[in-house]
Amino acid sequence: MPILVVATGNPGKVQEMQAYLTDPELAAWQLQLKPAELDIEETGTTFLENAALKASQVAQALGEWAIADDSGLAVDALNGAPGLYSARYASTTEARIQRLLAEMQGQSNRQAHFICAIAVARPDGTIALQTEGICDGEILEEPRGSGGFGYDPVFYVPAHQMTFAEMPASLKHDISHRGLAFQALVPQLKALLAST
Ligand code: ITT
Repeated sequence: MPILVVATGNPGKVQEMQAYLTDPELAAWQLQLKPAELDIEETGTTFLENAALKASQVAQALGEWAIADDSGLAVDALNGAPGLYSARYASTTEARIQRLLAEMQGQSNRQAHFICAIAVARPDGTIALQTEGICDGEILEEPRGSGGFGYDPVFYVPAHQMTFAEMPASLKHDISHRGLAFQALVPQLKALLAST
């Protein structure tokens, strides 16, 4: 049974990624969490590059298959910031949200996009699969809701009239950037399993 290491240290992501990977048709992959001490520097210039870097380095270090997600929030009025730096925009989740709201003060264009790139690496570190998903929304003027993680309380999805943090986890699962990236990935992961 092949082991698939989930190469993230973000507990919110772990929970969401595991939910996609518990599809019964993927049950033959044995999921394992990345050891906390294995930290990969994100030196890429795109979400796809960083996802590949994380998956590849974790796979090589452990000699197992690995899956990584690199994601972030791109805000139009801020020229795409915080973007690749979403996790490093400030030191805590609350501070990151407060910084974003401060930068957006007085802005009438509230359009934003959550982007998620996923990469799966073979035990030798070469990349086997890559997908990307984008979810469009708007930045609210104050946080709403208590679900999800990260920037979820300020990311409003007009089609559902809720922030990611107000949605049931099952709805975020289906429509989010991560959901769209996994919808593209899962059939490919099943095919890969059949061929290993
Ligand atoms: P790993 O690299 O260990 O996976 P990380 O938190 O450093 O964890 P990223 O570099 O991909 O991950 O940064 C993504 C950041 O973007 C994350 O910390 C959140 O602040 C934000 N983010 C990504 N997906 C999100 C989501 O679904 N909801 C809210 N915020 C999200």
